[in-house]
Amino acid sequence: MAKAVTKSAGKPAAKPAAKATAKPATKMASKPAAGKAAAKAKAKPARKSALTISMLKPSVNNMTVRVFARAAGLDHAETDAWGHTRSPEYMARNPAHLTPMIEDKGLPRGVLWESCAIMQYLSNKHGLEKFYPKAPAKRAMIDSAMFYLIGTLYPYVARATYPALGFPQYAGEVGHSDAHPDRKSEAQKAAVAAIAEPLEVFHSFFRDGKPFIGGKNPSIADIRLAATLEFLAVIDYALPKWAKEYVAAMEKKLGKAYAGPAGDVRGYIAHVRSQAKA
Ligand SMILES: N[C@@H](CCC(=O)N[C@@H](CS)C(=O)NCC(=O)O)C(=O)O
Repeated sequence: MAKAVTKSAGKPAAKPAAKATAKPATKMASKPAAGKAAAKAKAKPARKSALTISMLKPSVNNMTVRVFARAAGLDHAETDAWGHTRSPEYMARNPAHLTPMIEDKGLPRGVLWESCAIMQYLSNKHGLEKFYPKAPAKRAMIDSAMFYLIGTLYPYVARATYPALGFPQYAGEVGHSDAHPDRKSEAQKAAVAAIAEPLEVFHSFFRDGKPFIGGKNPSIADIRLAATLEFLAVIDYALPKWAKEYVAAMEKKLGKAYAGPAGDVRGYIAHVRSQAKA
């Protein structure tokens, strides 16, 4: 949802959802200590996580990296970038003003954006072959699925759902223009209709009878796909049976790592839907 949250002079369109779920920083991979140990742990100054994720809670692009970091057990901290992506400080680090963005020592420019690139980098860095296989042919299929998603499926999903989500669309799109509402509605309907074909490709080609694109276990491409499908709830898109089962299987397999960030997206969708009804 590029340009989504800073519609007008940096004030987010969806503050309530962000607020409802807002907690400044989430530390992962630190188990709660008990008794004396807890008191001791309290006395220590908080250790700074090596990895920081700047993120927006209602976004599925962000949900992708948030689920991944949790599922991979990476020690990380989250910074809510709501309303800050166009600030001079953020733009100086990230001229694309996008989230998710990670800051990690060793990156040539200190930061990295694009959800799939972030998952690829962190998998490479930490040897997470379970999520991103090293064998060239297997890896190529994961890459293909992710590029196909970002280049083909996601633009349809964005055109179909952004109007309902209250996110502006990209410059040059009918939905972004001064066109008559009927034309915008036609464009949205056309995008909704276009989703079925690429969606089926993920099922028949990339999954190919396996539970996940990654095989028995979810890969980074699966995290990207499942998160993307979450947005479709805002338009009551009739997901095929396999897709419903697939998202449920992802949630079952990844547990809280999936449910937590998904809860933020679902909370936002519930909020915009309640606003629309009111
Ligand atoms: N292809 C990118 C899309 C990133 C994106 O569109 N991020 C949006 C949130 S969904 C954003 O940060 N927008 C804030 C802005 O443009 O100021 C990815 O997968 O990470």
